[in-house]
Amino acid sequence: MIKEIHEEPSILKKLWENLGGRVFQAAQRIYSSDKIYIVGSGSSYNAGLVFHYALAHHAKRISIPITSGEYLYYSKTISKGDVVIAISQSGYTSDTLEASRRARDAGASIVGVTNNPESPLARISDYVIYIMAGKEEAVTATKTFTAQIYALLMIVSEVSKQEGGEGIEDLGVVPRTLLSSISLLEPISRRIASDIYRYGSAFTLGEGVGYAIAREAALKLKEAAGVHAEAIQTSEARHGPKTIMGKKTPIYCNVFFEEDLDHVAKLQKDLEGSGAPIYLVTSIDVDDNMRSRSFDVVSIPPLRSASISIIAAAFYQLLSYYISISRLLDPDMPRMLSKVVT
Ligand code: F1P
Repeated sequence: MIKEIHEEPSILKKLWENLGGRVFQAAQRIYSSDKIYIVGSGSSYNAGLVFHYALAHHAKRISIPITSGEYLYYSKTISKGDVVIAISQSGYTSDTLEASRRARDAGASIVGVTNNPESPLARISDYVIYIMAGKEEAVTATKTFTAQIYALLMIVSEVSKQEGGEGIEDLGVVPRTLLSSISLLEPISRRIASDIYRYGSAFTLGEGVGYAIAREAALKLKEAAGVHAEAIQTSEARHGPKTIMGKKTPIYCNVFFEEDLDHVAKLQKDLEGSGAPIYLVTSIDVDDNMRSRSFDVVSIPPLRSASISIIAAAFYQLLSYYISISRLLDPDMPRMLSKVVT
């Protein structure tokens, strides 16, 4: 897992240099589609959720994210003229294949985002976006997750330009920023892990792409570190979940944009006196009040677009890895989990 996390910057650089043509074609198809659906399972669904929020924010297009297993609940709404972005690193996840086959039979076009260009998903797809991450040995997805997001953000950027927007301007600097961030964040995550590895449960919070990354963080904490973690939108945490937040439940709260500040401030105020250790994972300069109400502030580079999701994802991968090591677990081989779910 740790080796594969360190491979991420060079994979993204390769995608930036090689994926342009494929991305352009897929983006054209998405641009001209009636409805846009996204299907995937596990980490691949979470990457799809980043795509969903980024598409709304950067390209002003609405999409419908569906976990592959729930496809049947939506199948009657999908028809010719629609496009389905099917995401699966292995290209073998049976629910994702089933959803893609049914969507294709209904006349939709399939954009398959996969790490295996020979896989059944690639064969079903009209457009294949190959994420070039190399074989992922650890069961816990890391490098394929960030590669999926990066490829998907390249598509969003292109759709945005076709819609007359500016695209995602900082995408080109992400590989370099990720490289420096990993060296910065690795000792920080090791330190935090040594403080909190005994706690068996955690909350991960965020909104928009911050929520998508909170979901992935919760999944990594479960898979690699055996921690029961629940992802919640920051604002929703105030509508019930806060009642069980306390001393033994670390809260990781993503704060990537100015728009996030209000809900975070309100939640921190609600939680005053609860003893809940709040870790702000933030790319903005939060004020002293917010700092003083946090147990710790993890600063990540100030990217101002959905690209920030990649840097934050790497932080949670490192954190889950080091918690796993502190708990004497094997992060590469989560209990009862295999690389492909059929
Ligand atoms: C989906 C997935 C992974 C998870 C585990 C089981 O795989 O849920 O995200 O970490 O490996 O499968 P895929 O469809 O992306 O291959």
